[in-house]
Amino acid sequence: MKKFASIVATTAFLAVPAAFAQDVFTAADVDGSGDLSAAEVAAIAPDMTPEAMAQYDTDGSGTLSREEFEASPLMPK
Ligand SMILES: [Ca+2]
Repeated sequence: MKKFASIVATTAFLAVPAAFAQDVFTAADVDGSGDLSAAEVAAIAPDMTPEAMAQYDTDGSGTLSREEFEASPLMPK
């Protein structure tokens, strides 16, 4: 039973890099909150200014939702 749990854990770990490659938003959302904080945005876009961040944060929440991220130039085309 212990061995089985170990195999499951290994499989889940191996699946992570593929998910990162497919979904930039999920990869950037380090804490899994469903929104990108200014720090999480800065980690993927070091040149992002607070002014630019505010421009993409269309609802003024201080974070980028998936919709806001996908509408911004940060979203890979
Ligand atoms: Ca927002």
